[in-house]
Amino acid sequence: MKKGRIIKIISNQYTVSFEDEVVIAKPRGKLRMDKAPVVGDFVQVEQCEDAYRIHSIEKRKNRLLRPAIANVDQALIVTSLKDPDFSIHLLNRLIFLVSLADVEPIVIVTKQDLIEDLSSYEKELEWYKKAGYIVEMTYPGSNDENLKQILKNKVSVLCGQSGAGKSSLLNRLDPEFQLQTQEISKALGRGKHTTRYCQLHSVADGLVADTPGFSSLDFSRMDLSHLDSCIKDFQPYLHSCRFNDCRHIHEPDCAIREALGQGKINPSIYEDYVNIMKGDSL
Ligand SMILES: Nc1nc2c(ncn2[C@@H]2O[C@H](COP(=O)(O)OP(=O)(O)OP(=O)(O)O)[C@@H](O)[C@H]2O)c(=O)[nH]1
Ligand SMILES: [Mg+2]
Ligand SMILES: [Zn+2]
Repeated sequence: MKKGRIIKIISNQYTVSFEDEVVIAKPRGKLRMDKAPVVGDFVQVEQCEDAYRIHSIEKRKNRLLRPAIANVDQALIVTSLKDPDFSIHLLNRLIFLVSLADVEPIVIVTKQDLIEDLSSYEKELEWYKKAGYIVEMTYPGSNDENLKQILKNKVSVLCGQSGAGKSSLLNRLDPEFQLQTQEISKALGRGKHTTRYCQLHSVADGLVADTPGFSSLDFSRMDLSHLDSCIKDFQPYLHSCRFNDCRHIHEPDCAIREALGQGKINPSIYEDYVNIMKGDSL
């Protein structure tokens, strides 16, 4: 029995990476019934003749549902300024989803080269930096040294809309990559994602999962009771509300709403928090 990490799954073929080799394995029948392995899982693999079988999955540190991946340190939330247009609400909701899964969100902004006047975007992004989120801009020709430092020795997953530039970013960070990318008009016109499956790649001394973009987010089955404590803007004020179980919506003496009124909290994050708590989906 040998311990490895799943780096790619295509239908029933699981690519498992060990220190010294990479093999294709299949799960034991029983294992698939119990819970399906996902990319990023550490697995025990047994070799029987020339076939490899995944025997068991090690306990996960965390797990994202979409993209389906486990044991990641951070999620790079890739948001383009144009094609597709910048959506502050999508950004906020992705920050929520990732943080709820106990994964650190990093905001990666692409396509600034397509924008003439960046000032309104910069003003908006300033809120995130002020709250403590890392925000990095990247585009063809950008200096990506900061980003490489962020990826170093970490396991990261790329999330974001189809066409935001996730695969292009990896191709740029490592010129040896030739991941397929597609013009946005064609990608959206055909209603297909260019990247079809989730796969971990070695990039900048770390591991990064490229994933297919998505078209919708779903909060309906998530436990939102601690969403407030996942939001960096809220964290300094959480223990100052009058009620311990304050939801920060209508309660009196709410420190979060007070801070909001004083301009200390990003209004769009607060707005999305309230909408999600009231049952909105995207
Ligand atoms: N001008 C400009 N174009 C970019 C930038 N990043 C990506 N693109 C273009 O945007 C298009 C979509 O990029 P992809 O990398 O395929 O997007 P993706 O996020 O991987 O999309 P899916 O795989 O469908 O989820 C391609 O034509 C890229 O060349 C950027 O920073 N500036
Ligand atoms: Mg892609
Ligand atoms: Zn409150």
